[in-house]
Amino acid sequence: MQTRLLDSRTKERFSCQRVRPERPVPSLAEDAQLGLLTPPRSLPPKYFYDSHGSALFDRICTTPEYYVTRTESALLAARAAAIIDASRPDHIVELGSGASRKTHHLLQACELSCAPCTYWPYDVCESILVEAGERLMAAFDWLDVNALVGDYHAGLRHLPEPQGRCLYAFLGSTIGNFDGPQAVALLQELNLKMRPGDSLLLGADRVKDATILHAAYNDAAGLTAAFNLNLLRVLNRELDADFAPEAFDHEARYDEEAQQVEMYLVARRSQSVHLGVLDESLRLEAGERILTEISRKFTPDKLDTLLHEAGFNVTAHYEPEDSYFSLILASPRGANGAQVSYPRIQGGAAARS
Ligand code: AVJ
Repeated sequence: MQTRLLDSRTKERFSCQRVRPERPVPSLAEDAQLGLLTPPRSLPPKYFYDSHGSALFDRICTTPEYYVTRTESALLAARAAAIIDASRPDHIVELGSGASRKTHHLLQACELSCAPCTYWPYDVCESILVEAGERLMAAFDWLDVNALVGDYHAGLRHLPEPQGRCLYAFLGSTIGNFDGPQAVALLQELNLKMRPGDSLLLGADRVKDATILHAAYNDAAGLTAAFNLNLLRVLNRELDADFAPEAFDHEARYDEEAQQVEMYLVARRSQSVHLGVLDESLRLEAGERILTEISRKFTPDKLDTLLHEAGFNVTAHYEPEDSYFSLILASPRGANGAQVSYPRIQGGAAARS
């Protein structure tokens, strides 16, 4: 049957492997033990993304206030040809690929310049990798997808090293979730994986008017609030805890000094919460806050410095007219700090075999 043939062909083009952790990552229980029991209280933002949280995030991306995703996506669509032309990848490796929606633009550009490549999406969630892989292989009949399941917080050392030029994509301003030293450390680790000729494509949100930032994290439909509060449901389920979500408020504020949005869950009244799995309780006073996310906003200078500290040279910096977002193309500087030179093709297209 036609469908079965298609299925097996699709299967041949898809593989999925686990990436061995280079170091252990703390479990939610350990992160809660460390961050939740005593003030200042905080939890890593990665725990937002259970299936409900991921669905809420998708809906946040369509609110009129949350400009981030649509701005990056439009910028990528406009610049994909230039990015592919400059990086000429045999492989696109994407950290935290999720639904791979934005990657579509890059693959489209590969197709248009007759420069097929292999796609290596890397994400913690296997089911989303399979779904995204199927969708992309249906759209691009030449595409091979090698999905990678793992947590990049566990290190990048054991990422496969495909033969040929790699474009490493780290999009969505996820880099903004990392504080200064963590961001440098992550990009440095990536830098260690890269060879001369490889490129990094980094998406980063920009410093802008506080009113716009405030609105983006306090959308009128209440989706960001629901997204933030959903973390309590994750804790209840995973840690056998008894948080009452209605006893908390969502708070998101832009700290102009620190140039970051900070999201908190604020206790509406004093309360005790039991964490079954830890066999611990915590007492929260009315108004006490749990920091659930930082979302850093960057200036072009800060991005240059960050990339420089991580061992990169910026080779191109794309931004929309309103300067709301940056896409940066960077290359590893090489061991002696000198710029590694590699052939660049100006005209694009058919020059690749
Ligand atoms: C996915 C980390 C880029 O910081 O803007 C959206 C997550 N949090 N609304 C961001 C988020 C609240 C988002 N990142």
